Amino acid sequence: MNSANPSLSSAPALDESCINTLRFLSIDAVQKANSGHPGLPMGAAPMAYVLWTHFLKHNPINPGWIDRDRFILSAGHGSMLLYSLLHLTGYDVPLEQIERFRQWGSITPGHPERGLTPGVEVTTGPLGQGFANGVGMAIAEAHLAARYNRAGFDIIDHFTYAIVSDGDLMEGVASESASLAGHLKLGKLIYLYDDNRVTLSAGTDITFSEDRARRFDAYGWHTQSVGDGSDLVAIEYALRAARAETTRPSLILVRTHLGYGSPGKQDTFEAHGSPLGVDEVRATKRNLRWPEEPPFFIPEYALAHFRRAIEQGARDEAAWKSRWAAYVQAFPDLARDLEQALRADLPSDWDADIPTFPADAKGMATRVASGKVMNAIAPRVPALIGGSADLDPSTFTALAGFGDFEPVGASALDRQGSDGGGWSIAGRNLHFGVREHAMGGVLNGLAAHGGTVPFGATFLIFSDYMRPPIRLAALMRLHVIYVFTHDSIALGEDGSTHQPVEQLAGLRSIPGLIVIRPCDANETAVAWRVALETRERPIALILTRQHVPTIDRDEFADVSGLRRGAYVLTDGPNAKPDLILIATGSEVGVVVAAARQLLERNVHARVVSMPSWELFDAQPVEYRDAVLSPSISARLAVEAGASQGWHRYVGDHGDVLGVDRFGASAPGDVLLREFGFTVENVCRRALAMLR
Ligand SMILES: Cc1ncc(C[n+]2csc(CCOP(=O)(O)OP(=O)(O)O)c2C)c(N)n1
Repeated sequence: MNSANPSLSSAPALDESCINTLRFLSIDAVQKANSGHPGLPMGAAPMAYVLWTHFLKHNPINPGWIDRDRFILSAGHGSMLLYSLLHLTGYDVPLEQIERFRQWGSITPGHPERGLTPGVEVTTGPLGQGFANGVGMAIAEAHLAARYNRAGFDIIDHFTYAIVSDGDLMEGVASESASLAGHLKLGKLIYLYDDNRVTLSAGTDITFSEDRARRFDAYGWHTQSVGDGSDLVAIEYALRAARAETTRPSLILVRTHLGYGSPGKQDTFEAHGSPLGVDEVRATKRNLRWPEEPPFFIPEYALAHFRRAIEQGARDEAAWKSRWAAYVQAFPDLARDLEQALRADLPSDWDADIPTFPADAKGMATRVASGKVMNAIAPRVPALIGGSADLDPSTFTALAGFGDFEPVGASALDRQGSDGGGWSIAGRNLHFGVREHAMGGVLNGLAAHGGTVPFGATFLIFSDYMRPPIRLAALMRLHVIYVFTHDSIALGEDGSTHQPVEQLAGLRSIPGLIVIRPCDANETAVAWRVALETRERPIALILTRQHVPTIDRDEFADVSGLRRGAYVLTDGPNAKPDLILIATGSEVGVVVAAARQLLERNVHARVVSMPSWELFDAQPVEYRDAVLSPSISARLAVEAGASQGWHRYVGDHGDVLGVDRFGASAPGDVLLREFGFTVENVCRRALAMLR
């Protein structure tokens, strides 16, 4: 608890006034915008007030201070509550921005967006995601503390708080994340549950009847109930107890009332998603003894009370800075590593051990090459941490010898599945369990926290299970690396349920996400370089289960062409090709062989390896035209996935050999043959185009 703040019970009138300031700033903004959600801010204002004025460690003048407590409004639709808190405590969110809530060009969008509004930690709105992000932040805090803190030097030492709603707790991703957080004993994760028993369209009694406290008890959380959401002292004591609990995450169930104080709308879903209406706003102000005019009224003493956060924050950060200065003296190497990680800089020579793979007709699966590259990078990039959703043996994403992330006291656990290097929260291998959706949300939390470059792996087909957080990673411009293996029908016998078809097209449709499907071991190595060097964007690496030949770079173009998204692998002996064969990933080897056969018939094909549309689209037009020459209209794209989108590269006269139906259960080579991914069929389609 911030020592500078008076006890809650000592100034009840001030407390009430501050809470009503939060409420009415929020509902006035919703009313003026004529859209938004007034209900949550009104009911949750007391708990938010207690947390923000008496517990939250933050510096409004420096929202980026690394050791601040993190706060997430997981129920992002209640955004006005957060904007009110940010404005009142002194962040650079001026009142005119509150008045421009939800308007074009404002920094107060309908749902909070990271990067747009100072003090907004993560973008929330899709319910449940913020819940998962908090788990990621708490993992980041625990992990960095374990690796970098030393006795007497608590450099990383903060809490992660969130306000979560009924909707958050109903979403499946919250269940996955809560299960993981309980297992990992994330004692510094504290969620306030706004238990108002109303959602968008109804009361929760028709949809949500499990005992929430017992549910979270069963996950291994510490739970407490506050029966009256206006009881500030009870909230304060619950927060104190939650902070004192070090081995379990905490859920504080606070019984609140949606639209608190509104005579006509409290406890009804009508208080949820639309403005109260001018008359009801007036009636609510009257009911809570608040001046009806002017709107956006902020009593001076309330503002002064909230603004104490600036002074307190400056003191807290100054104390941390002197700790940091002493730490730099005492542990210069650790300090350098941590600083580099926090700045998201790569150490010099970080890539010195990345192997070059010799040409090899049999080659290796790109998932295997990826595993080798990751393990060459890991010793030199301490920030690289991550894992898979229970698929390590298949995704080859274990960082061998770098420890398994498990809480202290887990020593009696069954130890199979270890990646070596010991079990502790300093371990860099995260075991997500079979929880893809939580993994996606946790990766976002890790990246948003700072200090790590997180990766997560699963089969490409199951990227569908984590699509919502992938989209949010792109929206937030987070540096998250996805390793998606088993990337086509060629995975074989597992059959159509496991064979991705439309996933590549789906991922490519997400703005800002870089998708790279390397064709061989060396392209995989360059893809990892791009993945590490790219900051502020998520990257998906799409890798094969099956072997692919390692291309002879003496005969074909240099692999650095991957950086440009697409490049000419060969024009054959003729500078004026008759057609262009474009392929990605495992299909590049097929078109290379096809080009050879075509040459025997005196047909000259250019072969373009096109591992990444996004990287290619970012190239200047001169480069793009040099690869896909406008004068060559006969173009065949070959990719074992949905053909959707390829026509923009092959044009009206081109053709696409893709997969526009579901796969089947059979050996991979049989499937590739049956689906037409053979040298003969590529030649046939190419020649047909020329006719
Ligand atoms: C994944 C997702 N589904 C649906 C919605 C639309 N939505 C916004 S708020 C809400 C219900 C909110 O109920 P609750 O979480 O209890 O919030 P409160 O009513 O307390 O404001 C819904 C369904 C959403 N934002 N996210």
